[in-house]
Amino acid sequence: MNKTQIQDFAKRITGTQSAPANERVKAVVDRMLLDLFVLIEDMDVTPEEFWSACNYVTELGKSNEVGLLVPGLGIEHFLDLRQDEKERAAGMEVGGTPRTIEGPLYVAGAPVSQGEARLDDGTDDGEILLMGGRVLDTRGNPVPGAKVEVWHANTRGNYSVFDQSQSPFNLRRTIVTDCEGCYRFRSVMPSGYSCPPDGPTQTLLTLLGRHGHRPAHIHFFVSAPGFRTLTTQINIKDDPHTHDDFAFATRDGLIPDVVHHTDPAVLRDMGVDRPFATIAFDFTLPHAVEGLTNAVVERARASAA
Ligand code: MBD
Ligand code: FE
Repeated sequence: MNKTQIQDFAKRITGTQSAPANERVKAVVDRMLLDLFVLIEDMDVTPEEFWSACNYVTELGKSNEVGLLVPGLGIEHFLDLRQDEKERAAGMEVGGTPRTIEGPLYVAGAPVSQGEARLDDGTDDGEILLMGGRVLDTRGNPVPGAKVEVWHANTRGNYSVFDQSQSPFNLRRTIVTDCEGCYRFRSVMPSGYSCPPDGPTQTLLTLLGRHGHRPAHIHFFVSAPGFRTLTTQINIKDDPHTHDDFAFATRDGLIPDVVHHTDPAVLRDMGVDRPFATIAFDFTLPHAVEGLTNAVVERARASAA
C-alpha cells in the first residue's frame, strides 16, 4: 500500500467514534496505529511475525516482565533524559545529584528509622557495607528530616519480596536524616542483577544479541518538603558491567569510591567479624519548581503481600 492508502485506512478506524472520547488516549492510539501500519508496510512484516509479536506481548504480561523490558530497551532512561530537559527548561537549579531509573523492584512500606538503619537481617554473609552521607540543598546546606528510601539486591542479585526466600523487607528501609542532614546504614554488598534467563525479556535481548546484566547498584528515593524528589541509584565501582548496564542507568556522578577494609585491627576496632566496605555519598536536591512533577513519578508498583 502507498502512504495515502495507509493514512486513509487509519482514518477509517480513528474516525469511528459515536461517544465522547478521552482525547489524549485517542490522540496517542490514533498515532500509534498509523505508525504501526507504516512499520508493517515498510518492513513487510509477515502475518507470522505479527502474531508471534502478539504472543510475545501476552507472555511478557503473564510473566510480569513489562517493567523489566522497558528499562532493557532504554525507554525508562529515555524518560529520564526528557525529564532532565524539562527541568533545565523550567530553570530548576543545576548541581543536584543526577536522577536515574527506578526499575521494577521498589516496594512501598519498608520500616522507617531515624538517622541510621541496618538493612540486612544477618543471614547473608557477604561483605559488610557501611554507607552514609548527607542530604544537601544545592548551596550545600544540610536538609534535616529528609526521607532516604533505600533498596538493593542481596549477594545473589535478588530483591526481597520478589525473592520469597528472603525475610520481608530485607535490604529495604526508609531512613530519616538527623538534624545535620545525615543518614547512614549497615548492609551487605549487593551483587549485580540479571534478567531471568528463561523469561521473555532475556528471550528478546538474546534475539537482539544483548545480555541482560546490571552492575551491582543501590536504589534511592530522596525526598523532603520543598524539594524535587530524587530517584537515583549508585553503582558499586569496578563492577565489570558498570559501563555495560542492560538498563542504561549508569551516569557520571553516581559511581562513588568504595573503600575495602581487611586489616584485622581495623575489623576489631569496628566490632565486625569479617571484611567490610565503606561508601560516602551525599545527595543534593534542587528546590521544587512550580508546574513540574516534584513527587516521585506515579506508576503501579509492587506491594508486599
Ligand atoms: C533491577 O534491579 C533494576 O534496577 C532494573 C532497572 C531492572 C531490573 C532489575
Ligand atoms: Fe535494581
